[in-house]
Amino acid sequence: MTSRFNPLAADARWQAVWEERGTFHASDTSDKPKSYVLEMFPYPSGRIHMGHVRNYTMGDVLARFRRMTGHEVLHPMGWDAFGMPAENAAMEKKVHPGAWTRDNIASMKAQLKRLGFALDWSREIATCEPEYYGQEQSLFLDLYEAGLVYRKESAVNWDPVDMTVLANEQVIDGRGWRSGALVEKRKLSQWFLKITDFADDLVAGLKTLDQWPEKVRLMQENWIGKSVGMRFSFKFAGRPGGFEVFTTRPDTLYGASFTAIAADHPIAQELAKNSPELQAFIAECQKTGTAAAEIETAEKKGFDTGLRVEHPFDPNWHLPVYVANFVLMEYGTGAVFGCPAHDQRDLDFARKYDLPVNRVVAPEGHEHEPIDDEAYVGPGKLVHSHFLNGMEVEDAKAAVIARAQHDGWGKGTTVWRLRDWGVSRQRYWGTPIPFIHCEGCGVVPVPKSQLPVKLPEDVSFDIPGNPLDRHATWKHVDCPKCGKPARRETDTLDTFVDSSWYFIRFASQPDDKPFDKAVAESWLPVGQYIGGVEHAILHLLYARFWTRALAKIGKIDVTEPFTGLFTQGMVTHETYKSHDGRWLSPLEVEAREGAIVELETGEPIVRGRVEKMSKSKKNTVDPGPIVDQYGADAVRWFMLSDSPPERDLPWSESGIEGAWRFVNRLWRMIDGAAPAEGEDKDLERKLHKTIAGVAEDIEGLGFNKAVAKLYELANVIEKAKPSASRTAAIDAMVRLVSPMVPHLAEEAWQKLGNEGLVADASWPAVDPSLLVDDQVTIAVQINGKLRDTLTVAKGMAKDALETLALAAPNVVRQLDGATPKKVIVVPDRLVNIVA
Ligand code: ANZ
Ligand code: ZN
Repeated sequence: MTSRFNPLAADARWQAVWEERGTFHASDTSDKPKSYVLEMFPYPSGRIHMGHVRNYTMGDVLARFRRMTGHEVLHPMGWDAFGMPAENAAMEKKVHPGAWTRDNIASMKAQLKRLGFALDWSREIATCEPEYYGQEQSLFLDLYEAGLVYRKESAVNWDPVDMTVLANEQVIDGRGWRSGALVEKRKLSQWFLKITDFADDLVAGLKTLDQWPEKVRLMQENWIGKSVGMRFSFKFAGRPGGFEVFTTRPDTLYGASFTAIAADHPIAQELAKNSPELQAFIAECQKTGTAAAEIETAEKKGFDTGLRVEHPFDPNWHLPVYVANFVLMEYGTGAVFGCPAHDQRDLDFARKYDLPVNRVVAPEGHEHEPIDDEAYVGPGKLVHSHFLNGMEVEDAKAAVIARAQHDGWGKGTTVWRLRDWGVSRQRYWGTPIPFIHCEGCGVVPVPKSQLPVKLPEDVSFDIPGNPLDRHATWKHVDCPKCGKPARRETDTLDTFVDSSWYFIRFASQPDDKPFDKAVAESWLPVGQYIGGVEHAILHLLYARFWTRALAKIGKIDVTEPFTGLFTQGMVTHETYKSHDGRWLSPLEVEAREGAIVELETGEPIVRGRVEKMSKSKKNTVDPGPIVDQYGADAVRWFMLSDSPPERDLPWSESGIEGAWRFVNRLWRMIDGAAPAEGEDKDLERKLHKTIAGVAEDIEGLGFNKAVAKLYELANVIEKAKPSASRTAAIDAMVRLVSPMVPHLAEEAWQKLGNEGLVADASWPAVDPSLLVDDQVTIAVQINGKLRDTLTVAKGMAKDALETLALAAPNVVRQLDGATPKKVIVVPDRLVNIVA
């Protein structure tokens, strides 16, 4: 009476049951311990890809496991639904961005449901809906009230193709991250969020995040870029004025041989008015991008202004002032002093312009060693530096700062690489920034009673630029203060704002406010956040900032939003190219007589590297048809097996086939289960070790290890003779695999005659005594003669061994009631009874 497992029927049946019963609805009022499991929400591009499937399967296993271990689990899903692709689609396909986005959401939602994820869909969010972005506008106004939002005229990165401003981090090698167009500098009034107020705290907080990957913490720290040093001013020699520099190496001041200012430093700009040569040099500097990597690699160039400054320790010592292409206006003070002996850039510069190279730091015994073509950046003592001679670098830094502060020309200070976050975007498909510009009153916040400021529906995309700006009526409003005609802000918010607080809205989403403080706090922080490492810097930094900003204005008492962070690896696939260099998809090639050929032409193809699945290389495998062919469980199982979750997972036909075979094996095993008598201690031990091991693996997100243990257990069960232990093991197995293959598990659970759903069942209990598997045989002697043996768990305590030995049948008979004089116990070896 064996039956076959029919995944398509089982998937649909159990998905309907879960939905009907609201199995995965999270209850705010539950008294169970709460557990918040979250995967980064997707952009609704239209189709889910294997990366999503892998990401969400991992989160799902953890969420289901937490439910089984007695937690009230919040595992929500939503859509990061604003952004450029919807506008591009509008331009190319003449569909409204809203319609395009909502259609995509509908089809992706169906695809996610098809995979049987344990999600609380009642909390679904789409950031493009006024219910969400209206609340975001309200938070934005609160932050404005608190002085954390401001407007400033600034040089911005202008993408001439997308016709928008880009954040620095959206400019890669001088080009727009989406359009690839060369970015220009423009001056515009922009909205900013004061993330720099939190710079220190954002760095300090990283230390508490011990469940984050080390590399992500390091990337955040470098991005924020805290530099401790000194600011001081140089005076011009022979004329009034001067400028300030920032240095992290005040100790090297006696090794200074030049100073340099940025091309857009006010002094350079001033001098350029009367110098066409300098003008030309500045123009050349502005051509190279401002990305760190570019500045690092570009040739160091300078322009001698002819000005000289006095060395702060000796007014008769004069240093030249250059305009240099490696000095950034946006960092520190936009000016530096150069010490070629101890800074590689300065050394390259000095060699080029023939400036002195004076060593002022040296390891013991190397005081007179000249600097060749490598700057010395190591530790050592100060040399050739007057009052600093003999000091260690750190002491010398402190001494110079102390002297500068005492004499009033400089000050110890800290500078940050992090800039305030420019959030203005000249785009339609985003959250309207809720402000009104009035000629009389200036910038006026939209009263909260008038929120949400909704996007108009009737917009056109036939010409580039911002449709809000050219909409006939939308921007014309009356000033909320004076009532006179005024103009609505037409910028929208960077979509990174939308994803900076969605996890709070998932936890609590009342109609009348962004979230309820107490309810949100009952779920937050997110216990486990899972997503791609591509979000290691920006999204996570912005979310950490928003949470802190909201904490600062008293909205929520949480500072770090994500306690645990996991960044999963990519799903990869081999790439194929036709003989004439076209990318081919796996569906366009096949194996023929030992060679791989292009289906259409029969020509042999070129096999390329195994790479991240991407549309451009056509090496994607669409999860949809695969799920239809093998069922959700086989796909889920494959996503978890083979590779550690942080590594790349190469997609393969044989891999999914293997997963499919295992699902069927499991089914046959369960299907063949029948009541039986008798005990099988070995099997019980294996089972309980597996229960404990798999639990530990899932908690530690070691899914591939859990899968390997379940394979092993299946092997042992299959080989075991019928027994009550075997029947019990099969019963437990159903629960153990249920987070991974939930549809099969429900089907099996029912078949085995259990009540309710396995989704509501608890994780099997571990019998700790069965975890000790190493047994030893102990010799039991009486007066040195072997009389009996004992088989006991390894490491058993002395007195327990003594009790067991004295109770051994042969010992009892031999002693015949006599009390032994002495018992000698050697653990794990022998018990000698002296009678
Ligand atoms: C003198 C000096 C001597 C420096 C030495 C270094 C080594 P971080 O660590 O990245 O903060 N600097 C300061 N402002 C700059 C700007 N706007 N553009 C380019 N470079 C700038 O780097 C700080 C160091 O970078 C500063 O310390 C300064 O050079 C340079 F042996 O001052 B230093
Ligand atoms: Zn007004």
